[in-house]
Amino acid sequence: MTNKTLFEPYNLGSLTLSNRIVMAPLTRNRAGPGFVPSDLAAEYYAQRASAGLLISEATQISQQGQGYQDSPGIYSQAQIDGWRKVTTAVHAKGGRIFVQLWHVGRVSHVDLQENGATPVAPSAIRAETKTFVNNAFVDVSDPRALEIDELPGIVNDFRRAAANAVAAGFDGVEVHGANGYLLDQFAKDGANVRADAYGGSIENRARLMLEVTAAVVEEIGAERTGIRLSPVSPANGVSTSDPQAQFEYIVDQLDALGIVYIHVVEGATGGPRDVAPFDFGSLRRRVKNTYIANNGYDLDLATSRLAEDKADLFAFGRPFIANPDLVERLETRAVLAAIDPATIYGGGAAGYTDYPTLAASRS
Ligand code: 8OZ
Repeated sequence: MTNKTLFEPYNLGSLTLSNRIVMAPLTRNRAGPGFVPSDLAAEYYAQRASAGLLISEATQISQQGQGYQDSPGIYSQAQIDGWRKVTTAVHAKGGRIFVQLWHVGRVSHVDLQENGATPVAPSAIRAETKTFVNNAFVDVSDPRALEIDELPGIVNDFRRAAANAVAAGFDGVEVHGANGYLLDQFAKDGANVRADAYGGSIENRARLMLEVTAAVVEEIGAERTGIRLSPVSPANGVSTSDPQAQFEYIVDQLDALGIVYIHVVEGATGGPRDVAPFDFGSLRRRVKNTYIANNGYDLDLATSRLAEDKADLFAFGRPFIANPDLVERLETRAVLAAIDPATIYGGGAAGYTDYPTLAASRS
């Protein structure tokens, strides 16, 4: 047992975070034309800047990597300029912010792809999941398997997006290696039946995720590179036969790259923590730098896990939507506001920037 508290500063690489509470990445589908983050996004993130670290909503590295309507990108100059407004607003409030970089792989739809192209995947297996497009939830499209000679281009898209993130003023990037998107699809044998160097063995299935992370590290430095993993989450229809061995290998290799954090969704994303047997402590013990724990934490669980040294930082997702001042509310054990489910995905200021702080709601 230790006496650390959630509300004390924490050194993440060379950054000093004001507390151990992280805002998890949250998809909000409010980007403007050209998939540029809106001015409202700057206000939204700045309102939440009292988190020790903010992680942005998942942000596509290319049009091919987009899977949902109105999610932002970070591959055009206009997108970089839009994100710069966000990072400037967060830094002005003393906050820190990483951008989460994703390629959705097979979790996409032809209507989101350039000229109606077929979405790409490790193997031509359709995901049992829906996406949000043309203002409706619809089945994802049938994907095609990526050719091996297309993979360096995807690694390079991540590398360029990481450089763009630094140009936009982000403190770092989080590679999205979780939740059934491209890198998780490659890692899991329910989605990857390739017969080449990117399929089959644990090492082969981890290869793309590790190449992407190594490229990001080379581009912007290990101190600015984190990753998110979800070893047992069935999110977006993925499954794998040996998650413990697969993810112990992945974490060992990521740790050897010296990345600043590994962020783990413990259990089913947004669902039960005990969805499948898995020893998360084994991953935590493999991480030299920082382990961020996520999924279903509340103040008491985070406090007890910190005391037991089960994690360094704790990422809260949905509670941040309706509680811009979540850190202060937790610290004072104040009541938490409830989310309006109708305004989570898409729309404007309603349900985005209009949730009041506790102080404002009392005045
Ligand atoms: C909810 C809706 C759409 C996308 C994830 C980026 O699960 C997401 C996501 C969550 O990681």
